Amino acid sequence: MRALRRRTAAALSVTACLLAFPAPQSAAEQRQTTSEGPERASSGTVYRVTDTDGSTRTEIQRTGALVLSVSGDTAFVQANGSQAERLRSAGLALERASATTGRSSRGPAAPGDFPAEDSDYHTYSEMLTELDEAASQHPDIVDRTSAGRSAEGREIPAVKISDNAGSDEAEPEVLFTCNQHAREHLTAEMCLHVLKRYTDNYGSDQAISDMVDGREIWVIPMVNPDGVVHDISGSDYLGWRRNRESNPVDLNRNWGHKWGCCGGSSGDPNSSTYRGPEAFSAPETASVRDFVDSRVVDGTQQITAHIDFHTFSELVLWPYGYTTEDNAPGMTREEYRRFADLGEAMAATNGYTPMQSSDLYVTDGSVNDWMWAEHDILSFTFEMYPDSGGIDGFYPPDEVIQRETSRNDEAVSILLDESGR
Ligand code: 0X9
Ligand code: CA
Ligand code: CA
Ligand code: CA
Ligand code: ZN
Repeated sequence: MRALRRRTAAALSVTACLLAFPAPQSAAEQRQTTSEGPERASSGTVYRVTDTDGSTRTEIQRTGALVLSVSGDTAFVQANGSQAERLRSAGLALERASATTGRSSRGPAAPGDFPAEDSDYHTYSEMLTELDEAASQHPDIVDRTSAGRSAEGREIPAVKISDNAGSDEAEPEVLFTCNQHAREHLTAEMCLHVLKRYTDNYGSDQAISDMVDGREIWVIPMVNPDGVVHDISGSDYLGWRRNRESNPVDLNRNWGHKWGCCGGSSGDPNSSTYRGPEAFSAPETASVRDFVDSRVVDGTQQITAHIDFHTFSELVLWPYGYTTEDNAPGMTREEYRRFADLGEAMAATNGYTPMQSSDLYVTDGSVNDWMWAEHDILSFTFEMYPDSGGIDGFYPPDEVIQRETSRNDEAVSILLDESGR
C-alpha cells in the first residue's frame, strides 16, 4: 500500500494561497465553463500535478478544476486556462500531461453505440437486454425490478439475486450501484459481472450458491442512464460526468447528508461538481434514495452493505467524505475501525489503495455519507482501473473488462460475508 504523504509545508502554503485568491469570474471563463465545455474530453487541459495530498486536492477542486485521478501523491487535474493560472500562482507545479493515447477518440461508430473496437461495453439498451436474459434464464433466483426513472424518463433498472427471488425473505441484503458518473463505463460492466457471477455459477459453485441462498443481492447497473447515452452520442466519447437535466447535476454531490456543507461540491451550475439546487433534486438520486428507503421493513433497514463503483484510480474509499475527521456525528471510533478494517481487507485482495474518502479530497453530498448516516449501511466507493491517467483513463479498451471486473470478486465475497455479521 502506498502511504499518503503527510501534509507538507509546501502543501500547507499552497492551501493557504489558494484560499487567498478568489475565483475570477470573467465572461471568458464563464463561456469556457458552459455545460458542454469542461466535460468534453477534447477541451480543458489535463495536467500532472505532483506532491499533492488530500488538502491540496480539496483546494484544487475548489478552484473548479477537476481531479481526475490520484496515484500516490501525483494527481491528474483537468483545468481551463484561468484555473491553471490560479493553481500555478498558488505554487503548484503543473505539467501538461501527454496528449491522449487516442482512446477517447472513437473513430467511426454508429450514433449511440460504442465503437466497434469497444463493442463489448454495454449500451443502455444492451444492459436492459442482459437483465431480461438473466431473469428469463434464472427465474428462481433473479427478480427484475425498477429503481425509478431518470430526468429524461429512462427506467433505472434493478435486479435482485437470491433464492426465491420473488419473495422478501429474512436474509441480509446487499446493494451494488454503478455508473453514477456517465463516462465511467467500466462500472456498468462491473455490476453486470456481479449479476453473471452469482447467477451462472449458482448450483455449481458452493460458495456462490451459499451466498445466493443466504443473502438478497440488489444490483443497479446504471444509476445515470441519460448521461451514459449522452456520452456515446457523438463521434468521440464526450467525457460526460453528470446527469442530463438542463443544469446538469453531479449525482455524487446531490445526496442528502450534509449536502453542500463543506466546500466539497460546487453551487455553480457550470461546474462538473455542481451539487444541484437542493439535496435529491436529481430524479436519479431521488429514485435510488426511495429504493433504499423502501428496504426499511418493520423499522429495520434490510440493506447492511453497499459498494458504489466508479472509475478510476484503484482505490477503496469509506465515509465520511465531508470531513477529514475520522470520527464525526454518527461515526464512532469502533465504527470507523470496522470501515477501515473491512476496506483494508478488501483492498488486500484487489491491490487497490484503501483510505477514507476525504483523504482523496473532500466531497459533500456523496452517496456513501448518506447510506451510512441515514441507514447505517456499510457503504464503500471502489475506484476501478486504471490507477492513474487523464481523460483516457475513463475509456480503457474492452479487452480489460473481464480482468478488471473479476479482479473484485474476492472483495465482493468479503462484503457479502460481512453483510451477515
Ligand atoms: O468525486 C467523486 O465523486 C468520486 N471520484 S470520481 O473520479 N469517480 O468522480 C470519488 C468520491 C469519493 N468520495 C466519497 N465517496 N465520499
Ligand atoms: Ca476491443
Ligand atoms: Ca432468498
Ligand atoms: Ca429481505
Ligand atoms: Zn465517479
